[in-house]
Amino acid sequence: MDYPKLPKKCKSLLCKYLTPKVFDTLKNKKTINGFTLELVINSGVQNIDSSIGVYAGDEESYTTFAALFDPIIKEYHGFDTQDKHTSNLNPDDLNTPNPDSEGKFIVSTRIRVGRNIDNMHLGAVISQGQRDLVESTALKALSALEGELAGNYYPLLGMTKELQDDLYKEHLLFKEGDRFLDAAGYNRNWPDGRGIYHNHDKTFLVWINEEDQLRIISIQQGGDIKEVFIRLVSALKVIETEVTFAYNNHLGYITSCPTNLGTAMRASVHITLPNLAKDMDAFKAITDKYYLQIRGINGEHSANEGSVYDISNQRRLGITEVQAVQNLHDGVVALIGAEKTLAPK
Ligand code: ADP
Ligand code: CIR
Repeated sequence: MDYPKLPKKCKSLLCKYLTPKVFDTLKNKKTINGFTLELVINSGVQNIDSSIGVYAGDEESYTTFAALFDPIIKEYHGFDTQDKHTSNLNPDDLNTPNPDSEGKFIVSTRIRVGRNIDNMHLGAVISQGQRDLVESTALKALSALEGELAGNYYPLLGMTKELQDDLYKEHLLFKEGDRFLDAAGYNRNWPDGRGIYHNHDKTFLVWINEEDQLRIISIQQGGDIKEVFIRLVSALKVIETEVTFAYNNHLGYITSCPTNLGTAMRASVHITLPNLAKDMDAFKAITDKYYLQIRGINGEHSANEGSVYDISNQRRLGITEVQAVQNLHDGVVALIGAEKTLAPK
C-alpha cells in the first residue's frame, strides 16, 4: 500500500496525524485478527470530510497502530498515553437539577453508551456468525430486564420500511447506509444481525450491531438529566452482570471509533436556542468552555433544524460518566442563561 492521497483541504485528524513517517512505521503491521492500517484509515481516505477518519477493528488496533491513534486520542479527549481512565456511574454524585423546569428550551435528553463484547472482533471485521452471536448474546442479557426496562426486540431483517422510517423520525433508530461506516466495513451483510430493542415507553433502547456491537440508550422528553442517567445505569447494572464487555484501565470501554473510548458515553440534549443561533461565536465560546459539541438533530453529520441543536459532551475518555453528564448540565445552564440574556426585551 502506498501513502494515500490526502488533499490539503482535508481537516480530519487522520490527515493531520498520518504523516509519511507514521505511515511507514505502520504500513506493514497487522493485529492478530488481521486488521491492517489500510482498514484503519479507509473511512477517512474515502471521506475527506471526516472529522476523525479512523476506526479500530479490535482492542489490539489501539496498541498496534498507537503511532496514529495516540495523537488522535490526545487531541480529541485531551488524554495522554500514560493516563488512566476511571469510571463513576453513581447518580448520587451528580448535581443536575433540571436546567429548564418550565420546559421552554430543552426538547429531549438522551444518554447513550457504546459497548463491545470482550475478545470479539469489532464491527469493521466481525464475521456474520460472530455478529449473529452478538445479537443472541445481547438478547439473552436483555431478557433479564424487568419493570420499566422490559421491552421487545425489533430486528432490521424483515422490518417494514414504514416502521424503520417511523423509528428513525422519532430519533430512536440509527440511519441506514452511513458512508463513513460503510467505507470502514461496518455495513457488510446489512441488515443481518442488526436491530433495536425498546421498552414500552420508548425511553430505553438498545441498538444491536451498528457502529458498536451495543449502543445502550436512555431517552425522554424534557430536561430531567438525572432521571435519564438513573434509567441508563440501572439497565447497565443488569446487562453487565450477563455479558463481559471489552474494557482496560488505560482506554476504558473499547469502541470502534477512538472518539468513543473511555466512558463511551454521549449525553445530549436537543435544545432550541434561536437567539444564540444568531451569534455562533458566543454559542461556541460557551460550548468550548464546557467541552461540548454541537451537532444537528438528525444524528452526526446532520444539519441543525431551525434553531434546534444537539448539544453533547465531546470528551469521553479520562473523565468519569458523572463528569461527562455534569459538563453537559453545566454547559446547558450557561447556554440557557445566555439565550435569555439575548432575548429581545
Ligand atoms: P450517537 O448514537 O453516537 O449518539 P447520533 O448523533 O448519530 O449518534 O445520534 C443518533 C440518534 O439519536 C439520532 O437520531 C439523533 O437525532 C438522536 N438523538 C441524539 N440526541 C438526542 C436527544 N437529546 N433527543 C432526541 N434524540 C436524540
Ligand atoms: C468522522 O470521522 O467524521 C466519522 N468517522 C465519525 C467520527 C466520530 N465523531 C465524533 O465527533 N464523535
